[in-house]
Amino acid sequence: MKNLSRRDFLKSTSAVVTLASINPALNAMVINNAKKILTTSHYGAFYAVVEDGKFVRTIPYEKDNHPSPMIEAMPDRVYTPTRVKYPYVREGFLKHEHKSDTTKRGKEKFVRVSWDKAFELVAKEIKRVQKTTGPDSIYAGCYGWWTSGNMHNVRNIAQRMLKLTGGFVDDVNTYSTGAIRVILPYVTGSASGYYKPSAWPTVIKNVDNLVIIGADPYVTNQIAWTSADHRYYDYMEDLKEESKKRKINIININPVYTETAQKLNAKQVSLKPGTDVALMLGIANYMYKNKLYNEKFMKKYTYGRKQFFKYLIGEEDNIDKTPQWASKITGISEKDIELLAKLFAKGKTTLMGGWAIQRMDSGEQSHWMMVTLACMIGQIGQEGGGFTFSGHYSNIGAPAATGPGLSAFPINFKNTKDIPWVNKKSKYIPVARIADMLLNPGEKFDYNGKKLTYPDIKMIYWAGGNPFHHHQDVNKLIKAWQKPESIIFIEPYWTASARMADIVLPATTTFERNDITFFGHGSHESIMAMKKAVEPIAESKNDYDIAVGIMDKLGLKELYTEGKKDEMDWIKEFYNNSLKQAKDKNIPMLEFDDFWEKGHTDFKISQKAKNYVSFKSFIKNKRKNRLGTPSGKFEIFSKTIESYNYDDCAPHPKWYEPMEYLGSKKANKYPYHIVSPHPKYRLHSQLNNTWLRNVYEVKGREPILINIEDAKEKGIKDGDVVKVFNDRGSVLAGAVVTSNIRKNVVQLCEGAWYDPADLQNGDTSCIHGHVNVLTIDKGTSKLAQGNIAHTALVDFEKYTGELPQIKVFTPPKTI
Ligand SMILES: Nc1nc2c(c(=O)[nH]1)N[C@H]1C(S)=C(S)[C@@H](COP(=O)(O)OP(=O)(O)OC[C@H]3O[C@@H](n4cnc5c(=O)[nH]c(N)nc54)[C@H](O)[C@@H]3O)O[C@H]1N2
Ligand SMILES: Nc1nc2c(c(=O)[nH]1)N[C@H]1C(S)=C(S)[C@@H](COP(=O)(O)OP(=O)(O)OC[C@H]3O[C@@H](n4cnc5c(=O)[nH]c(N)nc54)[C@H](O)[C@@H]3O)O[C@H]1N2
Ligand SMILES: [Mo]
Repeated sequence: MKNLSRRDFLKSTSAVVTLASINPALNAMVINNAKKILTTSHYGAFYAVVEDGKFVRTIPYEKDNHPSPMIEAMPDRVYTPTRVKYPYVREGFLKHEHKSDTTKRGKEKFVRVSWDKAFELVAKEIKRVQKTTGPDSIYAGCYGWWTSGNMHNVRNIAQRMLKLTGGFVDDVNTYSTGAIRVILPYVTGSASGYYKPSAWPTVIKNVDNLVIIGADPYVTNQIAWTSADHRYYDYMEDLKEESKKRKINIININPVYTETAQKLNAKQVSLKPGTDVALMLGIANYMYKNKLYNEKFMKKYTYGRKQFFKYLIGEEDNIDKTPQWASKITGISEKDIELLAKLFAKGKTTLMGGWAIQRMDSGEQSHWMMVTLACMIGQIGQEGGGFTFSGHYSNIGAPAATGPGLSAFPINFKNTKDIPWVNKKSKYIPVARIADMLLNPGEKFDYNGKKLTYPDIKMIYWAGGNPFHHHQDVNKLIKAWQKPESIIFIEPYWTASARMADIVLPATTTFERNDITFFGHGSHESIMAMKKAVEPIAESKNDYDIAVGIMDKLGLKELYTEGKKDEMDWIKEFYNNSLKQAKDKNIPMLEFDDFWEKGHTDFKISQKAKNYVSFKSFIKNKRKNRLGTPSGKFEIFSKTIESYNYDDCAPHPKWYEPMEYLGSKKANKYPYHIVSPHPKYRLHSQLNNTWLRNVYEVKGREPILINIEDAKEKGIKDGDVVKVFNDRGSVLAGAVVTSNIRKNVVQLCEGAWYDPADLQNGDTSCIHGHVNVLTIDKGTSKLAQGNIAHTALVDFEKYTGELPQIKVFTPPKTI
């Protein structure tokens, strides 16, 4: 495998060309009787080229105008040495089962067992826990980004199984939108308010100021939840064309001058991380005092403006939120704040918010404040105005085609007469409270107006996620992880989480099984077949077949499968449900056999969809189309939130000092704010175990962006290895010195595989650069209890010791 240095890579102009030239599969390629199989993935659609039964390379799908370079790593995803090839059980667990020493997780060897033995062990353990401590002691939230495909929806597969055995504890919300999913229903009346923004064609034609607040859509639209069509990039080409005809201001509010900012030649507002609410308050204050805001809009379409204005000008707390006040907090000059206020009030302004800014302490406030500011600007419901909170995600904003829905593998059962317990409602936790739950069984906590109690978890069953990647404060998680009596993971790879389990069952990747999904998460342009390209690696099994194997041991197979033979029976049923919907609405759609042969059935995008403007119907007739809030309007003050009487979430948008930021006392000890956005060449931790990591790693470590001046002060050069640390832990990372990041801010992307220095002897520092060793595990507030991954301070220094060898990409020792 050729090792391309980051510098070589960065010198080149086109990522795709460079990647192609170093992709080992491509270099070796001779197409001899190759089969081309169309499939799709989070990274986009492509043809899998299969030669002699081996997946050798990918060819982009002709309908994707901007294929992601990540698809080139797909063959490596199948053949990586980090695949779990057989079922394994931790040595101590095999001997003592639920009475094993749980502190040995991640330390003891794994023993290979037969599938029969593995199914038996899992079935026995489920039965035991259901019988002794019951469903409220089994955690099966299964949070994660398993592969696309409505059939192998691995969370549903696992949850249907546990439901049938008696029930389980679930999770609610996501790490993605932990805060906005909870706050927005109070403000806009629906959580889907962040999901369906105005269509890009109307925005592009009409917008004068596109204000990107904490988003990097050129990076994040590479992937999509169902499968990526990359239409965002088509629309950005249109935006560039449009801006040749008339002036469009693109403003990037972000401590980093991102790829998006560079591509769109944006003006940079490089604020201190975690201070967006203060910045917006400063802008709002100036607009209010200088009568630059739309009073008519506020009166007609919002509720509670007066209470908010009292706070804004200091009548509530004696602090006038002036640009001068905001300047001190944000590091943005008073003049620039005033300029932004004047600019927003002139022309059509779209506020485009990403999600990192709500993955922060008091993360509920940022998007509430953005809605408030958009209301003050007063252009919601107009072409080119208002706000959009999902234009950076899954290519949402692309106009949607007119087509049917597509069913997914069901958690629920059709006929529940003989199995009434499956109707029992699951207990749940907000997803990011997992470590608190494990550590504090029986403890009461606040969530969204309710008092909940942490259940006492004895068993974790997880398919399709990587908590030792996604959860904050790894050292706290390691302690929490020792609490349950059994931990079962279904995984294709030896991830950090799989290594910390008792039983690991090897799952196939999507290329080793059949499935079905939408091409285009926002556009729903086609329903696409995801045909099996190669045979399963070693003894890996499809997630569905793993569940069926366990259910068989428990005598529940018939009920679980509804008598169906295999995955194709389900896939046909899902497709035929869609076909029926389509026929009822006179939408042309292929019959199943023709669809499966062709690989896709396509739907048309109407002119109406291209003209879609969010909240237009509400603005047209606010009584008929009232919002789902108590007042039917945008709520800038929420009586419901007021009734909760929370000390960390006021009834109107408010600036709260985050527990760590550059203005806090902690900054004297740890003077650098660490942000951990989503990586360009990975999906979280996925693909880190492919050759693609050679493109960006520095001396085998995850790259960390360091400001030029900071690096100079610390005697650090581009390409050095640095140790990054705080009271929670430390990691090694590879320095990339740049002027594209604000001074005193460093960026270490989420998702580098956790490689503890010496777990056996208690050294849990990461030698590879996993950022969550450094982050804080706390809820955003009592309201949403979302994660606060982006609220963290660190220090760093040049690492001068001997470089430890990376171990995590070599499978663990097994017997
Ligand atoms: N510091 C910091 N932390 C963060 C974030 C951040 O911004 N900063 N972002 C957060 C966000 S928004 C998210 S969504 C989470 C993501 O967290 P995760 O979704 O847990 O991260 P992934 O690495 O995508 O893990 C998915 C796992 O599923 C496995 N998998 C894939 N396909 C299949 C399959 O078909 N079957 C089975 N059984 N397994 C499969 C993969 O191998 C992988 O290990 O991370 C969160 N963590
Ligand atoms: N390539 C790729 N694409 C992805 C993913 C992936 O892993 N890889 N993950 C997907 C998932 S699950 C999700 S949830 C979305 C995530 O989408 P987002 O949450 O929007 O993405 P992030 O990368 O976490 O952060 C976006 C930007 O916020 C900036 N930022 C950080 N702190 C601050 C701050 O205090 N103020 C401001 N104004 N900006 C700040 C970061 O510098 C970054 O440029 O992306 C999706 N897309
Ligand atoms: Mo996410």
